[in-house]
Amino acid sequence: MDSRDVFIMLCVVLLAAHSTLQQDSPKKKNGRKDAALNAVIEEMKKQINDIVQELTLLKEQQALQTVCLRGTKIIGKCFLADAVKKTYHAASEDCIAKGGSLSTPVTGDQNDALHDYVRQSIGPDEHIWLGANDIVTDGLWVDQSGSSVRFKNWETEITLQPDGGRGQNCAVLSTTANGKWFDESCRAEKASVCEFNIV
Ligand SMILES: [Ca+2]
Repeated sequence: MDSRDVFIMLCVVLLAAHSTLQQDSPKKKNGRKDAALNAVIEEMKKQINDIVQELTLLKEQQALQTVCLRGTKIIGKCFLADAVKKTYHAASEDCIAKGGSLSTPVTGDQNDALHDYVRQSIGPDEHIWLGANDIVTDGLWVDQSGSSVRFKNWETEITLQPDGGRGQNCAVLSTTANGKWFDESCRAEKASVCEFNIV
């Protein structure tokens, strides 16, 4: 036999084998087995996904607990101070990287709590960045989500804040001025506090 004959014979054998396999009745049994196996695999995949989701949630909760233990907890959120002085944008990005955002008190009580915490954790003579700026439209102060800031605590008795116009577009809380707010150049370097929402 030459190689051409061998090739033809191989083709015939393969065709015969293929048709035998197709006619074979155990094929149906195998089909049922495959379906059952696929169902088991799908169920296992679902369970693994559920476990991964639960684990992610637990990790997030644990991270939040660590933040709350290291920082301080008020109703609905935890604060964590960072004494390292940096620009507004660097401070904001660092908070986001930790899963939070620059602290933005929305009530007088929250402002007082933040003020007390900054005095205790960073010092009695400090300014910290707040999550509020008027970068886009001068005079229109927005929070980290871009919403208009409703609660404001500007210092208005001595210096009538905010008074920096286009040159000062980021807000700080001052511990020397009893927790009052001032506008400041966003490129200035200040300490900061990140806040983390407790769900
Ligand atoms: Ca401004």
